[in-house]
Amino acid sequence: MTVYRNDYQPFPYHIPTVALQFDLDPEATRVTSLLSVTRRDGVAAHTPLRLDAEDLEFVSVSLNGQPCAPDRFVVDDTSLTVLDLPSSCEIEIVCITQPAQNTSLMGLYVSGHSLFTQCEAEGFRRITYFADRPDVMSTYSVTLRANRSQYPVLLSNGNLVEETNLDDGRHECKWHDPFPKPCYLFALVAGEFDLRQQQTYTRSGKAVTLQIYSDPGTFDRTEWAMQSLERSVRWDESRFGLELDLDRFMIVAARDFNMGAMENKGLNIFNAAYVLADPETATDANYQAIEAVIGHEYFHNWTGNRVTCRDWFQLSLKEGLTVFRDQEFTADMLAEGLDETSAASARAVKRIDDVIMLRAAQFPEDAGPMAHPIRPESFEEISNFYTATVYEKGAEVIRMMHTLLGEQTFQSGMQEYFRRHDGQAVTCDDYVSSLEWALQAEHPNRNLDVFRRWYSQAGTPHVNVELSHGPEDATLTLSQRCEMVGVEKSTGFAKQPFHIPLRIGAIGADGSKRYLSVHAEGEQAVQTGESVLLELTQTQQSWRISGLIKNDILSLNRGFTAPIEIAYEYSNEQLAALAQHDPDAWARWEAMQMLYTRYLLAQTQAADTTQNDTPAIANLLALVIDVCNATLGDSKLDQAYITRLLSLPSDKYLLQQMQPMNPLSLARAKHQLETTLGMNLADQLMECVAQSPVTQQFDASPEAAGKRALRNLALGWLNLANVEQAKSLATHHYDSANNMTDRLGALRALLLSPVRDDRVEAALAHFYDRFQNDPLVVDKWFAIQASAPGTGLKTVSQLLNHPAFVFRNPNRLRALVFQFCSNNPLGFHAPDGSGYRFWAEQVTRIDQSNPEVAARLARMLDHWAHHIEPLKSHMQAALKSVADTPDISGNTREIVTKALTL
Ligand code: B3K
Ligand code: ZN
Repeated sequence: MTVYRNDYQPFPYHIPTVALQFDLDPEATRVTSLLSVTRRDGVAAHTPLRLDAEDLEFVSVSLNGQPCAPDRFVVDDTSLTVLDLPSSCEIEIVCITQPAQNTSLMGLYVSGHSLFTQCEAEGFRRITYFADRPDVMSTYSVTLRANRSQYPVLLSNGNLVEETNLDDGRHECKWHDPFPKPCYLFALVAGEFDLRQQQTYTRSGKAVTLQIYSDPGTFDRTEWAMQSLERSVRWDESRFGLELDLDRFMIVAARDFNMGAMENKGLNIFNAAYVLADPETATDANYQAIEAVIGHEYFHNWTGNRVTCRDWFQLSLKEGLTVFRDQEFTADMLAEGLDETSAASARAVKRIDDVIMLRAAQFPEDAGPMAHPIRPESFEEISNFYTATVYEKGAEVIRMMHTLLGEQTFQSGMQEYFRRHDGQAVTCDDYVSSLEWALQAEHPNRNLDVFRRWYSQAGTPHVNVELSHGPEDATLTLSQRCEMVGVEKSTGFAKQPFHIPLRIGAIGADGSKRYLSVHAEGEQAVQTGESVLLELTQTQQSWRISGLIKNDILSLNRGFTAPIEIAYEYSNEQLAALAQHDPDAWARWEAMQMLYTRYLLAQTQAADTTQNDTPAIANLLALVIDVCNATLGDSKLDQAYITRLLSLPSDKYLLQQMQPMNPLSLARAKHQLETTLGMNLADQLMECVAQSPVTQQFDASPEAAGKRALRNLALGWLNLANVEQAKSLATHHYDSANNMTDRLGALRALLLSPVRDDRVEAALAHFYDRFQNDPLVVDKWFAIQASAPGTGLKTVSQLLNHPAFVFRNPNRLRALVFQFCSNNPLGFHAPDGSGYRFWAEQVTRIDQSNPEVAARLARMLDHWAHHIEPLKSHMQAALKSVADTPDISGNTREIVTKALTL
């Protein structure tokens, strides 16, 4: 069933208080819920109260203490409707849910020996009959009862009010959450855990207890998570002026979890992968992700929980904003304590990582069958809309407003937002209006009218840039267009220009700096500086620029001020100059990306049309090698940044620029380029590896992590190129590693080597042997093999039958099945279509137990129609086979039907 944003209606009743009692038992948990219900003003007297349900066993309903007469209620599989209510009453409902049978991991479920809940978006209806929508906010009191030895810890939101031992071996804990909340923020946890806790004080002096609960035996691995939480608390106070409003803030790690983590009020539940870390078992990337996700969920306490969404179409209200906040948090943490130049470079690295992710996940989404604005107009299944668009593009939209307003005005808009809406369920438009208020307090003539279109229009805008030199100054003309995408195509939607903030600068052909003076045509106001911010709000606009001479090179979208594609005719030499001299670290990286892209696309095209290498391609390759060489030798650059400069664009981004898409020839071209770079730069790469030996004491600083990243890239290229000694170096690196980043880097390098000998097998076997009892590391072992270039379906099938493969665990599925389908082009896109048939089998199989995870996997063939034959036909057949499977879930059905029809 399709739900439309425009059909929103408020719920006819208020439910100000909810008292829940749980008799917890994995086989059958009895849930008693007592709701206070009041009819909203203006609602007709006989309006029925319809409550949502899914997979519940109904027991009873009573009204003001009396069992409800059979003709006063209707119950079916998806609802309980109570008729003829007085304007105000109490309703008590009893039902039963079966956590051990719940493989969807939505609602109340078993993971390991513990019980967990996941309610966002619509999981609370799997716990009890309720108005499962974010605009119904209630104060919760929760009583949990369970066997004391099996479930010594019983947690829910808010404050622990009372703990009592019952005389039948059970105990009881009562919790009260003083903050009214929508039911998607409800949580409970029951089990046995290690607890790390610490007291801290908020800025205003209130004492709060921070707690992290994790599986018995993992206490030593929660230190980083605790530090990350403490830093999150401090950062939200210092940068946003937002304090923790609770007496205790809990995080619990679960082994089985559908996504990263969940921001339940005061009781965040996390995928263990985003909590547990020590140098032996977690990579530098894991450390950074843990800090970011802990930050993200913590920041939701204000942006999401204190102010929440009116309806699920407004999801980006909390997600885009909170991603923006966690991105800034990470950037501030990376830059902390550094001098100005290093801080700028550290921030650029974070920005680059975010752009890589946006281009790999969101740009393709915005051009495919699931394209939607950051505030969608319709959906069939809301869980399919926790997308890169809502999250990452949503964050870009917030960032553009931050760029347009500046930090101070943006923060004053944030304050206004909380002043207006604390405790409410609101819309994206309410948020933009608060920022607009702050903007107009300073610039009464400005507004965000055009800007708001980012919320209603999908697609990635393309901006064309033209520069013409006149006798005195130059004219820069920007024009924008954005294709119709997704459902827009069938609705005759009239697309309008976007408000695009574009930071630009320029350098001389010799790399020298330029100072620009720019004004919009027909306007007086002049901007001057090394960088200026242009605002494109119409289809086409021009600016006059002085300070530029004939051969100067434009530097565009510095810092990636807008999530757009730019078209400008650079020569290869101009790109090479930018790639070595652009003072803006982001733009310098971008120039390098463009060079790689040019080369790879030319190379794949030549291969697809069976041309031999042309001189033009050979020249371009020589230029790429030169620039990489210079980059490696640039001692002013830090190593994390060099690693980004040397990394090729993602397949997903490159494929978007290929017509038709040929993932096989692309994979070969990338392989060939990295091999060539490995051969040509072997000496410098060897030096990178030698310069920072692995035997020293482990150092967790970002600087040391940067060194590890570059060293691992070097090891990889050297092994790809099969350079003499490369494999021994990698083997040595593996054996002497004192941390997971080095160990995994070495193992990956070994798997890249064209010759898979005993050393490779020995390292793989050793890795499993050593870490077999640690599920998060076993995931890495599966993932690294699933994505290794030599891995085909045969190996994947063996791995599926490995005793350590656990079908019900989403992390394990992501490690093996998802990795193979998304990160192993040569294996997955086998020309006989076997990879796609495997995909279809897995989607339908997973769908029977966990539709949310299956629907994620189903997205992998979104772009089938743009592929080269015979891949295209094979993909289409695989999609059809999923669509034709009887009883496929609504989640998966939405994805495959849209892929086949849009
Ligand atoms: N809000 C949750 C996501 C829930 C997804 C439900 N399908 C995590 C987050 O964004 O912080
Ligand atoms: Zn979030």
